Amino acid sequence: MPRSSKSKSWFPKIPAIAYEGAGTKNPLAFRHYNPDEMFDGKSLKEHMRFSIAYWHAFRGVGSDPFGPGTIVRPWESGKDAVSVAKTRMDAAFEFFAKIGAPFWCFHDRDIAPEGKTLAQSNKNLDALVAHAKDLQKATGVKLLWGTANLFSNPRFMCGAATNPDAHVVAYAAAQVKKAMDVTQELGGENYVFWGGREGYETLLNTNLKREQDHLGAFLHAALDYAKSIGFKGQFLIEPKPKEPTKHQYDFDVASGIAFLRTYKLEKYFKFNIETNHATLAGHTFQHEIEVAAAAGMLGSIDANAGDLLLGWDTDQFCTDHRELTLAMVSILRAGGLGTGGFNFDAKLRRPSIDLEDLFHAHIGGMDAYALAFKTARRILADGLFEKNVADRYASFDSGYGKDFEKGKLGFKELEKLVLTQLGEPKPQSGRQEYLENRLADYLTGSV
Ligand code: XLS
Ligand code: NI
Ligand code: NI
Repeated sequence: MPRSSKSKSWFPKIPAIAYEGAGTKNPLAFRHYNPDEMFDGKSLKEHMRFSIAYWHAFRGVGSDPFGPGTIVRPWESGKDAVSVAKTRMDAAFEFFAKIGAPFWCFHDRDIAPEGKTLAQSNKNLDALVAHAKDLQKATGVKLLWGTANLFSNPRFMCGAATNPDAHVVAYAAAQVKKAMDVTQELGGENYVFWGGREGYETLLNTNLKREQDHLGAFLHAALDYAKSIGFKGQFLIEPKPKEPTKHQYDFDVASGIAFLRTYKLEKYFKFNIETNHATLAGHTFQHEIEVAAAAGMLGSIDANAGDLLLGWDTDQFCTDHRELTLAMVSILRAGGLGTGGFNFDAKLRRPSIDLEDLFHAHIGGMDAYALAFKTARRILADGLFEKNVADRYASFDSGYGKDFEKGKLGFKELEKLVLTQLGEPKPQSGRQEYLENRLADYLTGSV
């Protein structure tokens, strides 16, 4: 039933969040994200494609490894799990509309309760997908991506596509088949594979090669199925090095690319890069974006941040202007995210129990990205860093450098060049401190 036909508001005290500019004192307003502001003929709303993660925003209760949930929502009451799920979804779409997010993302099990059998789970899912379809229509909010939860249920404790038991692999396939059906039904623009349990705890009980072969076969079967139903969305791999498994196979973007190429899947996949996963892999966010962009495989972003003092995926909202600006420079230079977007795969801190906290969190995240977008555009328009990089590699633009780049010079020719003409190279400064100071100029708005 469309929300419009219900009278109840779950956020009666909170108005639709408006852009009021950097000078406002209103905490429930955007300072930098003006959805209607135009850049290159496209609104900021279209550029950013912000998305809300259903699992954190509407299923997160604030639990951590040391304690249960702290967050109690008013819509979480009632005996029938499917009706509660529908009411929760009403609240979710009211939130999406009030915060002004054009997209949302979900796992199958976030939106509908799991039943005793797969058939029952599918039936529950169908009921909620019909509800979501109505709500999408009523609000204009669209689906950025769908995915299957192949990590929470105990059946997946030793993996899903890489489980040593073929029975579990079959079950995972059935679940992904249905998740793809419903993603298509809701007009999802992408489909995500995050392999939280596709890895191992100990090699004492694991055939690594066989498990990776199974993951390759599983993804080929997913592609075949997508083709058979005419699903046109982009497939995305979301790398993460560990947690919950000790070692996850798609560890980072580079190992993901190697995996996809090994199994001849590279033409069909791009990457959904998550900030906190980059940190866990020992990389910067920008590094992961650059590696994906270099391979033409930058797909979408799970926008969050980790805590360098904690060793797990803390999924915090990111307000770090420097980190986001650097990421944005790489994203814009790569031509943007295409069918992807910025999905807030981020959750409230355990003591942030008020409904208002959910708004503050997303307002901060959206503002931080919008500001970074604008700063990155100024950086790219000035071209200072680009020119510095171009100059640094100028010796490859002509002469023997160019010939080397084209593969025309071998070791013998290069040796002869050094011995007869070039001699000792003259060291050139990398100018890192100078460049960092110029970056600070952009971040502080002084240029
Ligand atoms: C977990 C992942 C997960 C994916 C979707 O760390 O970020 O939330 O985004 O399965
Ligand atoms: Ni994620
Ligand atoms: Ni994550």
